[in-house]
Amino acid sequence: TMASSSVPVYLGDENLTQETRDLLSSLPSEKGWLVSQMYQYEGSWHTKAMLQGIVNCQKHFEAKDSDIILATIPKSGTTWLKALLFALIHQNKFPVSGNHPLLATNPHVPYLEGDYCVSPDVSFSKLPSPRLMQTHLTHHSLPVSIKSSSCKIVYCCRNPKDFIGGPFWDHVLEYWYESRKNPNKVLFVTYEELKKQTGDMVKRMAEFLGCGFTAEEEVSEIVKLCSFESLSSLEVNRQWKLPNGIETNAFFRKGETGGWRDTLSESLADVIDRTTEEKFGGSGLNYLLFF
Ligand code: PAP
Repeated sequence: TMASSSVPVYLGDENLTQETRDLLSSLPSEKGWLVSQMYQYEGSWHTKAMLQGIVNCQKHFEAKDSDIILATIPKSGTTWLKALLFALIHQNKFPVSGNHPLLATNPHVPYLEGDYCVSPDVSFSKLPSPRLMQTHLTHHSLPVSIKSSSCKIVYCCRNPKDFIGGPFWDHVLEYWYESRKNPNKVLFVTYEELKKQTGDMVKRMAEFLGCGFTAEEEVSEIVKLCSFESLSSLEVNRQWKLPNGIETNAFFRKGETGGWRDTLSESLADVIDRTTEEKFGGSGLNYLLFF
């Protein structure tokens, strides 16, 4: 067990307001694997601290039209996309061939509900535009201002067999339908597509974000800079700790698709495949994008 001082904020239960304590007592709760108790709020399971973060974020976060929100399911390639998006957005300010900031710092970006775990007064408003921020929230739990502003959402998910957690299908389908309804607002990508055709996906993201023309050479430089091999071998990603206490090497494991073959039994993999096909049925979302 960890000494309490080293417990990441999102696993603790300090900073809870009375309002959140009251809310917690009204929510369905189950024994958790990260912490002793998890609570179901708006359909998803959270720790107490994360729930405080979500409530603060829903109440206080003010989106700007120039914002870029990276929405993902945990462990679905968030770190990779943070790096790719950062490199793309700042390609003029930080040419990829130069001494790029991604070589000197972990790709971490402000984390909406995560940073709001600590206090309702997060200084997101002080960040320079365009602000790149991440969230794991479902679409329906996003702060209203994200939905009503013209900010852009890049959504990434991954084969459920390589992620296993939940609720997976609702999270994916909500963003899928939003991306179909409003393709200028929500871009939907999978980790597997990114692995298979990284350059094409980077171009698609550049177009979606209105980054202007990105030369072929620039695209391949960005792909190389942000590759698993490149980022995972940097000192900052092997040895550092984020301000919230998480070690940066936790974000780099194998960086491959299909790892489930080593960990899941064939029958469990089958059940997940069948369930996924059933859940995606009629949505227009092709499960082949996850392979
Ligand atoms: P988070 O939810 O904790 O932020 P996230 O970054 O979404 O984690 O996912 C981590 C996964 O992305 C790891 O996958 P694995 O466990 O199957 O290996 C990690 O290795 C992978 N990953 C991190 N950086 C890259 C990268 N540059 N290219 C490809 N995959 C990456």
